[in-house]
Amino acid sequence: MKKCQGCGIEMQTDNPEASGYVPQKVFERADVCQRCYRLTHYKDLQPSSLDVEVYEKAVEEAVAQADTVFLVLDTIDFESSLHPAFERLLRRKRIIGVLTKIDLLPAITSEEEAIAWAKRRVVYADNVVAVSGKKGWGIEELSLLRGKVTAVVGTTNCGKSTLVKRLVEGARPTISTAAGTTLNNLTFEDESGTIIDTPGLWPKGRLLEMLCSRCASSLVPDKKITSKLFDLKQGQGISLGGILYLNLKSEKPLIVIAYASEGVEISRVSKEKVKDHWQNLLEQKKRPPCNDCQGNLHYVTKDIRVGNEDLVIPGLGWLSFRHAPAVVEVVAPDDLQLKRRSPLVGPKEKSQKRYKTR
Ligand SMILES: Nc1nc2c(ncn2[C@@H]2O[C@H](COP(=O)(O)OP(=O)(O)OP(=O)(O)O)[C@@H](O)[C@H]2O)c(=O)[nH]1
Ligand SMILES: [Mg+2]
Ligand SMILES: [Zn+2]
Ligand SMILES: [Zn+2]
Repeated sequence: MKKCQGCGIEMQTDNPEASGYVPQKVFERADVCQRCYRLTHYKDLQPSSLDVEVYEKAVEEAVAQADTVFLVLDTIDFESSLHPAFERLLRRKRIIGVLTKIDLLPAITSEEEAIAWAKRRVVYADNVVAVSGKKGWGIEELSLLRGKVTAVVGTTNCGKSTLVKRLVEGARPTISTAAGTTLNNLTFEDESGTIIDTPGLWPKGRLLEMLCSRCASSLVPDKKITSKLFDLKQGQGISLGGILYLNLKSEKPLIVIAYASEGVEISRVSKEKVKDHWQNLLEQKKRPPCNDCQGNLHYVTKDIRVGNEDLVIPGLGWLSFRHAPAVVEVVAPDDLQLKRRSPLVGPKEKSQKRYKTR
């Protein structure tokens, strides 16, 4: 059996449609499957999804071998990172929460604050550290926390393979904006021990899984998250891409701060104009969603009560409120699971020291 060194799947020459395919003529010399090759060289986002149970089983196997688990948590899509299966899968292990993609965090929040916030959320972790796999920040500190055998686990796209590549010299797991890149466990050895990269578990209710691969990729942020502040009066609203619309129903004015990746168009729009606005975005091809995705999304309107908290739109960003409580009307895809949490980027106390600059 020959394993793809990019995604961990068994390589095969029979079925071009199935995972692990490589043409017969290159089988002997190929290190990676055709999908990995295309992902790496052409950013060709071929989706590949095996059964959810297959991924969970792989994670279970990796964890069983490990004495330490790096539970990778995406700073920007934290709620999606907390897959309910992890509490069961990681029982009785030494767990290091790895808050990654810290380079994308709005500069107003320090790493220390983000770590403290994450610790309160992942109480079963023995420790939490902040890193950036992309920039290489915090990797030395993380290396010191490795066990003899370390399993790197997390949900799809949270940045596991990027970290593994940083941790083990010479490791070349496939990294891409497509969710579900790693398909099976990949084991790497160096003088410090063993590291196992694992496939991501699929989060429920996240936007990425509801969109075509190009739209989904356009949402994976590669620059700092941008924020926009809106002072809404009753009846006024804002739109985030062609995905979510929020309108203030209650009387008292509300401040809304919208956080999302740079590619997401955020603007003040009245309720009467939102349909036209979304149609314009479609025509100008301002993704997401594209025409196909738009057709697949089923939008519903709900009234919700918000407090001085974050309303998370998994896979898109989050909204933060001041002068709440308030009642807002939200139009969004039915399957999108909006979540509430304590604010990640909180209002600052005057007495606080200057924040660490990054
Ligand atoms: N800005 C930034 N982007 C990151 C960081 N780590 C990963 N990414 C990006 O996030 C995307 C997913 O990274 P991967 O390392 O492939 O994620 P994964 O967890 O292995 O994903 P699966 O194999 O699909 O489960 C890629 O576009 C990476 O470039 C980081 O620290 N900062
Ligand atoms: Mg991966
Ligand atoms: Zn592969
Ligand atoms: Zn699309």
